[in-house]
Amino acid sequence: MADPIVKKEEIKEQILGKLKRHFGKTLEEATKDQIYKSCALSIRDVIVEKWTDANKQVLNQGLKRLYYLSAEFLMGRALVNNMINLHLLKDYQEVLSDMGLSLDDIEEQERDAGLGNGGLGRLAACFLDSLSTLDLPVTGCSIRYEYGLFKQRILDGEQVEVDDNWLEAGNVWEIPRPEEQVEVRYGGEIEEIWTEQGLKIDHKNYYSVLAIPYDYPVIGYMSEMPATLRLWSAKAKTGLDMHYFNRGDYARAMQERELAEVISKVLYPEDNHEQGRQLRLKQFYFFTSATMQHMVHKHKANYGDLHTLPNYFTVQINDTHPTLAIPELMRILMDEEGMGWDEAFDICSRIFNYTNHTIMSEALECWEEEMFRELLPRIYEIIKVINDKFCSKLWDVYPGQWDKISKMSIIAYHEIRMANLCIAVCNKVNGVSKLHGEILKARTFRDFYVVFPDKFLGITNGITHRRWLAKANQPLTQLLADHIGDGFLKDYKEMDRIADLLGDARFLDDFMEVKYRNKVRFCEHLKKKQGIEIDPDTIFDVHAKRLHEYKRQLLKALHILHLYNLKKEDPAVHIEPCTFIFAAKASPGYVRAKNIIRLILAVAELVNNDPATKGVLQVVFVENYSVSEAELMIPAADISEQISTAGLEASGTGNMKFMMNGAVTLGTMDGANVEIYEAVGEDNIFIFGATEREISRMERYGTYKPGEYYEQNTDLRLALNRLIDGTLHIANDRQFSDLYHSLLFGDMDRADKYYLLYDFASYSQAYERAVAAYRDRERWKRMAATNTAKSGVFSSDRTIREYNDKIWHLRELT
Ligand code: GPQ
Repeated sequence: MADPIVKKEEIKEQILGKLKRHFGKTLEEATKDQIYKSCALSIRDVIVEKWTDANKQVLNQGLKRLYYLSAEFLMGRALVNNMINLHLLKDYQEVLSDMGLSLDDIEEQERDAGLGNGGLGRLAACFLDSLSTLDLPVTGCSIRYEYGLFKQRILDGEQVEVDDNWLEAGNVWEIPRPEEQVEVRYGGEIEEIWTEQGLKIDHKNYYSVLAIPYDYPVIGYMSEMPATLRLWSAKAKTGLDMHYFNRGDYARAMQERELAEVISKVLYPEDNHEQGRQLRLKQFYFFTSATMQHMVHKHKANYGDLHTLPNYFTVQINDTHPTLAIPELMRILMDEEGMGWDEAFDICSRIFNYTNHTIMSEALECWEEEMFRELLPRIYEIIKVINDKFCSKLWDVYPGQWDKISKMSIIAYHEIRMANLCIAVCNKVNGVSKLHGEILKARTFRDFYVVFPDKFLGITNGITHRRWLAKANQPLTQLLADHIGDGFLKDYKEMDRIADLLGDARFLDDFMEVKYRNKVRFCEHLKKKQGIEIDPDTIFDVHAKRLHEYKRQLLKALHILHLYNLKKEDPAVHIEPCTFIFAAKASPGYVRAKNIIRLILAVAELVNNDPATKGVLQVVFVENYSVSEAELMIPAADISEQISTAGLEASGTGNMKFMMNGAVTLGTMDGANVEIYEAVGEDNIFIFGATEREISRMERYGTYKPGEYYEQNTDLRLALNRLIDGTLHIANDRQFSDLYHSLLFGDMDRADKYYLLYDFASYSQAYERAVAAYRDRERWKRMAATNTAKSGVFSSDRTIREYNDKIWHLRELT
């Protein structure tokens, strides 16, 4: 260990040196942004040094590398996370404070890397941290979106989207690698030419775009093997089109360039939903083609023989978005490297694996065949051949069963189904929780499972406890370290030792003291950010995730209206003071989701101001939910709302973050909630609602009649009536009648598709149980601490170990 004083001196010198050399400034002259960048650059130096060495070692030791392909990586901020992972946090804090600065202030200069919508993208980010922590070589590959997920403002009672130009002020973490650029081709025609060497594929009249890689090192905890996040940026091959320029048509001269660069312009803000847009398909081909070209090129340069590719690379396809990597690798191996079909196919089937993240039909990616063929003619041909061969194999298993075969087919009814392509080719197909894995086998992909039983498995998601505990909740991390040491940060299994402390009254008090401090911190933050005051002495009941009907923010809002009704009807009734905290972005085109936000805001307006409930119930909507916002909010939660319709949330990862930070789950038996239930035991969680089996039975037989619940349950009826009886003061009286009708009658769709009315009574009872438990302070302490104590298995380190043992078989750097 370096002498701490010397180390601090060095850090200070580093920061001042960066300020001087990069910005020509002294400390006194520098802006906060320049100081942030200087800190970041000094940290980056440490990481890049390890990174360069490690990447050399991976080659020397002949290690296999994982390519984790994902359309999203929701990284959040890097500075403080990197300091923690390098064990430099305290030193930097002290150095900055000696300079009269606070790290919290400096940290705020960094823009969140919001290159993802929600759970799927955040999972990819957690995986990079864990892979690096476990010293396993990985390159994450995606798009360098110029605009990340939109920023959300609340204006006049509704969501307003603002663009997120996150690269505006520069990105100190990334390193451009223009020397590794590749060309990606679209459109044109394919011609087969017979030559002396055999059949050659000639792609004519295509247009192409350059893919420029930007690498971003990601260091795990005390790691010697930083991960690489490689983000591809689109650039036109030519600058201005001088043909048009010389004629004075400047707009036309720039057109091609703009068309090319639009590919990496913006992240699509749809979560759990796919709309089949051509630009989206261009994006997917763009980054998968670039990645496969790069992978093959690297392998050839290092090892020569392409037949050994599967010994050195394994590729994980994160949901179907990167599926085109499969036919693209086939194309490269055959058309460019002269390999035969069978050999190329064998390599692909050993290299690729696919993770499914949803069973919701609107999210299963399908492309219109004609549009696809026009944009990617050669890729289309390859998929067609894969499909022909696949269907003839199925014919052997199911002779004559056309119905079944057409359901399993990759191309059918003028659509190309990406999940079917993945299953047809990939070595392994996994779901993201136990329940989800089982549903894939029993329902969604049942016919495939019968044919390929060994392909399917479930691996429960996880979260990195460095970001979600060490970074988000430093006081709790310190408390745990005081008792069990800080070894758990590297070895998640040591978290199990927290259970030994559950009988220690002092520990439990300290635990609650930390929770209170985090609540106060969040109050201060909310006051500063939105000017809203909330009371840390009330229950913090939090529902934070993307806005989606299946996640049932609407159920929660109805229940608040029910509590409001109780108090209105009988002012003497005791209602435990509670702050209901919502945070959710709605996709800009998802009309009903935006309406649910309007409803939550209207309910807030009502409940917060009506003298009957003012000071007892408070509803707040936290603007612009993001990774950084979550880091402040989650440690402050008492109750974690995980109330999706059973069977529909593939796993959930927010549920794990809350649990790890000592919030108690109020949830359905869905996704990973089931495993949280198993981990903490029935006394430390509040479960309610229909099970997945009950729901699927109702779905199958069409027996669910929401109107009956409305008629029979007065509380529910009165709560629902509030949507249409003029209570909610808003400009448009009919605003919420759509929600009301969707639950009772269904307009375009079935009524109450997500079983809110079915689960209302049961939710209400579970809420009462939770509040009663909260009032019993002795009981609550234990419950909250038990949740943290049992959260070790939800570390993404455990998840990555499972992926590695069952799918990737990577060796760690030694
Ligand atoms: N998930 Cl398909 C997303 O966040 N976006 C998506 O487009 C799809 C899935 C989520 C899923 O809803 C959660 O249940 C999972 O926990 C998460 O992926 C990570 O697996």
